Amino acid sequence: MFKSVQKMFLRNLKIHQTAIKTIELIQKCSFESSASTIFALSTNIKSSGSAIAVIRVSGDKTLNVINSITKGKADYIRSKPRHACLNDYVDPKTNELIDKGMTLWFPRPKSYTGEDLCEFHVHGSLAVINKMLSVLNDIHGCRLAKEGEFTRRALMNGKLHLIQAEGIRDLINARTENQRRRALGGLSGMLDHKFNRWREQIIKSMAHLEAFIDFGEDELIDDSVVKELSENIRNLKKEIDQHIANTKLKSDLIKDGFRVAIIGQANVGKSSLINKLSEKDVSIISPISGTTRDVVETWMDIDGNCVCIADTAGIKDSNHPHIDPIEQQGIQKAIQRAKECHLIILVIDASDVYHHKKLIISNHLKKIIDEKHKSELLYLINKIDLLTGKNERQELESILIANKIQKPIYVSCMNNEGFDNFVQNFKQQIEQSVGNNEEDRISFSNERHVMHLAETSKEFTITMENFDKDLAISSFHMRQASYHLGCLTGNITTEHVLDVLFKDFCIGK
Ligand SMILES: Nc1nc2c(ncn2[C@@H]2O[C@H](COP(=O)(O)OP(=O)(O)O)[C@@H](O)[C@H]2O)c(=O)[nH]1
Ligand SMILES: [Mg+2]
Repeated sequence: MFKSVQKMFLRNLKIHQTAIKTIELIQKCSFESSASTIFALSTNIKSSGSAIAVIRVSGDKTLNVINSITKGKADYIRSKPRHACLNDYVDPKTNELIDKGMTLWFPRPKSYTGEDLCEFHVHGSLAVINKMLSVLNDIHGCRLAKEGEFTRRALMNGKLHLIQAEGIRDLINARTENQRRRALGGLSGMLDHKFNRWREQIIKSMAHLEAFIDFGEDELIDDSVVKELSENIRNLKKEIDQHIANTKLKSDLIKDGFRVAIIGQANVGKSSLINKLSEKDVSIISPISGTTRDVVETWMDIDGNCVCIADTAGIKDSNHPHIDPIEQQGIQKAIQRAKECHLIILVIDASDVYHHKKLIISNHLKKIIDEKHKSELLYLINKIDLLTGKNERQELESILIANKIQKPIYVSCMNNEGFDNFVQNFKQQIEQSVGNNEEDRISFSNERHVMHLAETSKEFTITMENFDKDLAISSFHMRQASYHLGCLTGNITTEHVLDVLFKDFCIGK
């Protein structure tokens, strides 16, 4: 008992020290912020030059800077906030013209940084940019910004939350459509809102629990309060765990793509399907059973989602009379791929089912079907062109229903029949797995968030375990959970977090 109290004390001390550090940090930053006016090129430099380059200046001396390089036009520009003013820019030491450009003036506090800020839009040649930067550097009290310093000042001046600052960093660095969407989640405040809601709920529950501990007996507060609290924490934990799982799925999708495996018996048309979908000769098509022996992959961009489609060897059972060791290896790889993918397209030969009057599938395939959730399976009945006789298709449908095949899609890879319908279904299936509404699409986290959320969830587990044993320990772990959510939203910040965050920014942001 003594040890756990000592541990609690040390953890509380750590929280207290972090809070002091945060206050010191804010003081230091606000001192730095008022001490110097910063400038930087906010657009990219290209060796060949570009049409326009934007140079930003932020800080108390911004108007002096404008005045120095526009030959005293500061008063006029000041009277036109957020308007574009055309100006001559000169070197104040020599009065030599540098360029003709556009000045945008954003008086504090309605600027990106919350300080006086201006943008000089100049021609984007290296010569103009270098001259402008060197002139600004010579102005007293003006210095080149550090990485992410504009955004850091915005954060310190309350113009942004930590999650939004991360969103800006991720948006600047986004290379794919999915990364752009993810960044927007942070930037739009959607994540911030979600995390703050969770934190408010914990704080409320914490207050109730502490009131119960302190006054429960005296004030005759009912025991049902604890039951209700326990229920609230359980629900909150479920929501947080769901968010973590969703994030993991989305992160994997960004990193590895949405993985689709085309699976089925030999000769049903799997290779024909991958070639048709990708409009490329990815895989060899042949009537010879066992032609495809390895996993053959192709990548496609489907509605902004990176999709990896794999063709696989036809799956036969190990006791099949015609199976060689290499084919056997291919089958193992196919089974493995089926386990790891997000979606299986199970291809079935329509004529085969019709002629046998039943669906004959290997035990391996049966197992794959059993192990997958129905939302991860798409049944594609191929070679429908071979059923031309009267009522043949109806009969096929009845056989499939009898075999509990859910929502089969009928196609012919040979003559295109039903293919558009299949593609539509395929896209819908991807959309559903990836997230089908805007909030779901963009409301997921980076590694730092996941780390704090996982800690929060762990603290909840201990909180709940102790509800029946020791409410003081539950209360302590609820505090810890609230601490982690506070770190997440930036209500509790350490210098380290800020340094890591802003290191990934470019200088002009
Ligand atoms: N009639 C017909 N034949 C097809 C169709 N799709 C594929 N085939 C043929 O079926 C054979 C096996 O095709 P393939 O794509 O190699 O099957 P896999 O073994 O499952 O990869 C080939 O001769 C294809 O031309 C289809 O829709 N209709
Ligand atoms: Mg094949």
